[in-house]
Amino acid sequence: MTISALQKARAQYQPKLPKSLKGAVKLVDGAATESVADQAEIKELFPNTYGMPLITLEEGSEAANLPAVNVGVILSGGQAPGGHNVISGIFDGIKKLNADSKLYGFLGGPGGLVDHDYMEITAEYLEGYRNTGGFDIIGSGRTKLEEEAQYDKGLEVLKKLDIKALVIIGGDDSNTNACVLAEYYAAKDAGVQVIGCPKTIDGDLKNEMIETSFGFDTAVKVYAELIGNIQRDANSAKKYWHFIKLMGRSASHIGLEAALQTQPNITLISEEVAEKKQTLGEIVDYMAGIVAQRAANGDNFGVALIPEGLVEFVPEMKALIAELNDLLAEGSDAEKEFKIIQKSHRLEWVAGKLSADASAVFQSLPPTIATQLTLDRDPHGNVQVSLIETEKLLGEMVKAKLDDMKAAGEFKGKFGTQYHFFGYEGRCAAPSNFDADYCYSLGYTASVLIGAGKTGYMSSVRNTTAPADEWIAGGVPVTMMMNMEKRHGHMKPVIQKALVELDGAPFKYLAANRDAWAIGTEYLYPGPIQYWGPTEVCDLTTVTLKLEKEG
Ligand code: FBP
Repeated sequence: MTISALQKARAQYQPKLPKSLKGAVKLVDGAATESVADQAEIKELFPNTYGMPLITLEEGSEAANLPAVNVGVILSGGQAPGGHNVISGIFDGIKKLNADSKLYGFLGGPGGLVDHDYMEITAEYLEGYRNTGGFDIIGSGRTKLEEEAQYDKGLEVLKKLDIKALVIIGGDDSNTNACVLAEYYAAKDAGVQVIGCPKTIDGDLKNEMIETSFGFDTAVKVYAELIGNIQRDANSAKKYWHFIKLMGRSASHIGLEAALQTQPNITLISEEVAEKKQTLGEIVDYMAGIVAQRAANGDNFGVALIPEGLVEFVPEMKALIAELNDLLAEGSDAEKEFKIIQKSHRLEWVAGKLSADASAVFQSLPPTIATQLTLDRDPHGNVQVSLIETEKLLGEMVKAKLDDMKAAGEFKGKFGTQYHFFGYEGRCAAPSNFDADYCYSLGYTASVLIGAGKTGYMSSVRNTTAPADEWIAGGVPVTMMMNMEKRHGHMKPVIQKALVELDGAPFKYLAANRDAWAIGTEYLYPGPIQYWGPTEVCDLTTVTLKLEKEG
């Protein structure tokens, strides 16, 4: 197979591990834990995995001499740079426990476990994937593991392969399901441990113990490079406003971090829109106001960042989406009826089923956007925000507003738009040094937790703004991150999603600087990810983490 020069050189990279994982490792139990909310309900639902202690891994004196262990691994959900290194870390870790240990990968995501579709990941096979982006080593998928029949079917293949532990690499929903599986196998005394690893470019699986989800660092660096390039183009041609939608689902972490790295003219943060209960009209007024002010200075160009989940946070849209989610919940009678109605009549049919307020909002939307809101939910019941062209919706509305302002003599400039959506461009990028090291450490930590017989834990690596040597590895009980939320119309235990905190340092930095960035042209151009060179260019992680650490 031919590989690029960069791939060849990058294959030689040895990811850094925290000092505590380099030799013999000792597990130190911390305090018992409680879930972040709804303690009584979660405790009742997870009698075997609730309340377990936090675990910290420290340098030990005795090398583990454990029997060989067979481990299974699953990649779940959207791709995130570094997944291959998590698998490399697990592989090297379990081989260190005992050279006869084996790693099996379930193919195409959680569905591979249920369908008994798997392969053994050998040293030779793994070699070509170390330090590369993508999830193609075993593939990923969005099948959700949530039925007992699936768990039992999975158990058959785990028993057949003598697999004692399963590592599920996924986001908040997949780790929630991993925890349910851990509880189920523990209750059954099935002899299978389940460990989770925090993955998602969205950055919304984070808390006190999980500083960041892997892939966020690399993905945002890719988007920031592209935004910087577009800013240069905008500032050179001086004739376009670029409306850039950024992935991230509900959370605006990607948009916020990209803004901190590039200093664009406008950055919308969904969480702020929700807090201020801003209507679409108010958002449009804010954007049009900046366009007009820049135009008054002769700058008929600019860059606006729009988080992909924005529409879910605009109160009138949020209420509409909640009604649509209930109406079109998978398997409901209404959903079945909706699917057989002729496409040309669907919008009218939906409008007729909604409350008067929601129906009015629905009917005020351009038909393309209204249709996008009715598309299939993802397997977890969420509206697929990546399919909604919010950037175009806002662009058209800003244009209409500027036309009115022009008629009133309040706008004398020009407004030409270009639209972009960045998401897939960054999800499989070759992991930055940070993600390469972080992911390898997360995988290696998972192997230590497996060796110690733990289940229902998520692999955790903290202190990540310090050099890798000083990172703190350990395990966090997944139940600790849970609360009860409404899904598919029912209350379910789920890992609490971490949205952008408006009293957090990263948002405050944006808020303190955005007026200057709006009118001045103070763009930053981060350039491409560097893998070799000075530490401050190659090894540092996100501005978000830096500001959060500094408080
Ligand atoms: P997860 O990591 O949560 O699975 O999702 C990442 C993500 O890239 C989101 O930012 C985006 O909304 C979604 O996946 C797109 O899904 P798909 O890959 O199915 O198009």
